[in-house]
Amino acid sequence: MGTGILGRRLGWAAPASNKPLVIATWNNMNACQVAHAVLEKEGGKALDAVEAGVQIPEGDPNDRSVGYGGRPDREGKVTLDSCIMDEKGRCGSVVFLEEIKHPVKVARLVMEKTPHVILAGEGAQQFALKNGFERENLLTEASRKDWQEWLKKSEYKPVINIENHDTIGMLAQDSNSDLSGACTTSGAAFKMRGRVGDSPIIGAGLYVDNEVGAATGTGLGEALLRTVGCFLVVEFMRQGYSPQKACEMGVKRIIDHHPDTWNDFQIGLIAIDKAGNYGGYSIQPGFTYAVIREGRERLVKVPSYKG
Ligand code: SD4
Repeated sequence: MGTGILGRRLGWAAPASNKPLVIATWNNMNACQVAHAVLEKEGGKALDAVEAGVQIPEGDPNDRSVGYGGRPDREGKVTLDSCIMDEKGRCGSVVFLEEIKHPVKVARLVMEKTPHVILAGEGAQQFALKNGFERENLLTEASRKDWQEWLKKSEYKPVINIENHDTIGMLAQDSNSDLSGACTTSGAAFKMRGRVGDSPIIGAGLYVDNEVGAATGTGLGEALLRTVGCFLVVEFMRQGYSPQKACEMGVKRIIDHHPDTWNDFQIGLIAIDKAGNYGGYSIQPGFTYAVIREGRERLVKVPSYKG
C-alpha cells in the first residue's frame, strides 16, 4: 500500500521508518520485550510481535485487568475482550469470551479463518474449542476474594482508579515499516454481565492504518466507545498531527464529550506514526507507557490534561 491520495493531499509524505518499534500501555515492559524479540528476527512481523507480546499479561495471574487472574464481572465470571489489526487493515475480535486464556490468539484466528470480524460469547468459545483451545478456570483466588469483598456493598462505581488499570494495548512497527496492533482485557471489574468495553472494538480501543499510524487506549471503555477514540487519533495523524498531538486532541475530544463526568475517569491514549514517531496522553496523571526501539527500553510517564 502506498501513501493514499488523501494523505498526499494533506502533505502526508509518511517517510516510513524501518527501525523496529514497539509500544504498550502501562508498565508492560515484559510484554514489549517479547514483542521486540519477534521484531528483531529476520523478517519478524509486527502482527506476530503484538500477538506474542500481549499474551504475557494475558497469562499472568498477577495482572488483574487482563486474561487469567482478571477481576470478574458482578456474577463472579471472568469475561475477556480482545482484538488485533494488521497492516492490511484486516482485523479480528472476540468479546465476552469465557474460560479461554489467550483471547488475542482467538481474535487472530477470527481474522484469518472466518469471514467475520467479531465473535461473541458462546460462539467465540465454541470457535476457540474447535481450534484446539482448552477451557480453563480464569478466576484466581485473589480475584475471587476481591469479588466477594465487592459483593458486600455491590456498588459499581464507573470511576476507574488509576491503580486498577492494566489493560494492554500494544502497537508495533517492523523492519518492513508495517504497522499492527492488539488490545486485550478482562474489562472493568464488576461490570454487568454481558458488558463489552472498548478494547475489542475496532476504532474504539484500537485502530491501525498502515499508511498513517496506529493508536490504542485504556481507561473507561464507555468513553472510548462513545467517541471512537482510537480511530479519531489515527485520523488526526492523517491530518498531519504528530502522535503526541493527536493523542492530546483525542483526550480533549473525550473531555468535551463528557463535560460533567470527565474528572471522574481515566483515559490513556498512545499512538505511533508511519515515520516511527510515538506519543501518549491521558486525562488524569499516572498513566505510563513502555517503549522499545532498537533495543532501547523506556518507560514514559505521560503528560496529562490535569497536569
Ligand atoms: C474497558 N478499557 O473494558 C477497558 C478497561 C481498561 O485498564 O482499560 N482497564 O473499559
